Amino acid sequence: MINATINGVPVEVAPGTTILDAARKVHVKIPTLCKHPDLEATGACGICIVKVKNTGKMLRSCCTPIDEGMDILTETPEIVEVRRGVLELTLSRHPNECLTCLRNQNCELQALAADFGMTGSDLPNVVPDLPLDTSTRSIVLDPRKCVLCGRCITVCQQHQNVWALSFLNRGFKTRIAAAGDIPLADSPCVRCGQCSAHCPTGAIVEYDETVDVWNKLQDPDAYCVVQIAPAVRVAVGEAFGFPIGANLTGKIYASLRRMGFKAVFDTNFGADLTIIEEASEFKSRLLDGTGALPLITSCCPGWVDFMEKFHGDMIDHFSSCKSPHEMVGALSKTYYAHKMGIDPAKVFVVSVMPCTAKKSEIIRSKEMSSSGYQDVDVSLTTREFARMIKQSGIDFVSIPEEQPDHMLGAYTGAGTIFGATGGVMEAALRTAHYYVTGHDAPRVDFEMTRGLEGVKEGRLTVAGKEIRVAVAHGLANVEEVLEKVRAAREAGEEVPYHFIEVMACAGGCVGGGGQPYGATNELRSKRAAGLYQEDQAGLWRCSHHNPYIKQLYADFLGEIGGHEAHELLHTSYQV
Ligand code: HC1
Ligand code: SF4
Repeated sequence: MINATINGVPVEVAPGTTILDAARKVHVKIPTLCKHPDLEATGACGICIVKVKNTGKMLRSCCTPIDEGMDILTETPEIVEVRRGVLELTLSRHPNECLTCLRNQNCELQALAADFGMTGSDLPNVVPDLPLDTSTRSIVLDPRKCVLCGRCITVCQQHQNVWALSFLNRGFKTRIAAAGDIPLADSPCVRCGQCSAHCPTGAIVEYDETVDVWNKLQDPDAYCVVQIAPAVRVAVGEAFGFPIGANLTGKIYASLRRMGFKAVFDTNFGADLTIIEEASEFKSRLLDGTGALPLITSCCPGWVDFMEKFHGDMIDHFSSCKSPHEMVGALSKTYYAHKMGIDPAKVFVVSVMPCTAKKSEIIRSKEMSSSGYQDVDVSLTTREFARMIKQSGIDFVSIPEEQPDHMLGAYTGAGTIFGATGGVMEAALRTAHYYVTGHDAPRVDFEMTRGLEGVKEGRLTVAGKEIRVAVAHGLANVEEVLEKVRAAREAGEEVPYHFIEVMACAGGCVGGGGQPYGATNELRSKRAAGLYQEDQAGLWRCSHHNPYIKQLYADFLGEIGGHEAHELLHTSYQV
């Protein structure tokens, strides 16, 4: 162990611990703009500078390991002056637009400026004149607000293996852009939004569509319906001071009704339906050889985009099931509209999702309009939804809980856990077990798929047959799993897995690119725990137990995996 002193307080840490992390251990918070707990330090900003008393050296604490006997000072007037100097330079090329920025009151640069009392500067405000990139309609890049911390690049390249973003130019002209200086929409970007989730400022934000939704809610000709994703319920509370992971489903339903939505559905219902169709697809591929194994999940649009761009040889392995919110969208404009006697042309479907990629998924016009209309009209992120609650004057803390509209809103615990990595697999195994054996597994908790390990593998025996599964989250982790599949295919060997779940974002949707800021593994675990608690406590824990799904097949869809289900609930991919 290493023994040192920070501001006179002794500290003992493992070798290799940075000064920044060692300081946290003795409750000293060293300010930084470029270091994110998820990401390797780059030392780009220089704000985390500290002084080593023994040598008189000033060092960047985020990327310097603490050494034996170091006597470190973190807050001398000299250090504060250096930090103020760095901030002054940063602010001199940053637009003064806090009041009209989506990160207002939630911006790491703004917070530092406030902490350091940055009331003015002798430096001129020279903001580069650069245009916004709104081309993806999922995320918006404003290079003028970039502080060149490099977090978005690190997460895009190292964690997602997408390599869409990079720094262009050098020196004062350095700026963030899609590599090659092309519109982001023409780059390899898969719209996962992890860049925006890791950006400290308003340089990368969600493509805001709240005004479109407010306008529709005022339109007397529109019949607005809404659905919420599994992961939204355990994250939106963070914007209102609730503990991380607090499940606020009932308050969300109540708020949406107050906003004026005529029906409040739940994407968890769609998740149950996805499982019914996908587990049946899995059973047919496994037992009847009707398609390629492993079956690979397709409910994450970031992953679908990634597969289409980089792993086209996997297309036959993809489940043809649409993602749950697309299923609910298609049913809202067919089944629900018909039952309620509403003109489907008037039904306007809003999804509230933890995801920026869903904004692009809904406009895949060829594949996502099986109802005869665009199945989902607008997809909002959790962050946009939190702003809408605030704008509407709803007291979210005290509003009493309500129920969803059950026809497309009742769900099981299997639907809820979709929002965490491994949840889709666990939900699918519960129902696949039933389909293969005719009875439920004695225990429906398949813990092997849970947790934040980048790749999780497991095996179980169902009706005497071994089923091997893999779960990957964070796109860089997918490669290892796919390589195993390719290697076995080329060697003519038995498949290493029968079923693979992939989610683009670390932690799955709980860590989605549209969720409230501050994503760390601790936070992802707490949000996931909120979902697993609901699953444990629920009346139904397997998708095939959902009585409203049974009714949907009986009244409207007919057979599971049948013609009507295929028309409305399944899709295809393009490479
Ligand atoms: Fe997800 Fe899904 S789990 S993709 O991450 O399959 O966004 O939460 O809604 O559609 O159900 C997201 C979450 C979400 C879909 C479901
Ligand atoms: Fe969106 Fe979830 Fe996929 Fe992330 S993991 S891109 S939040 S669907």
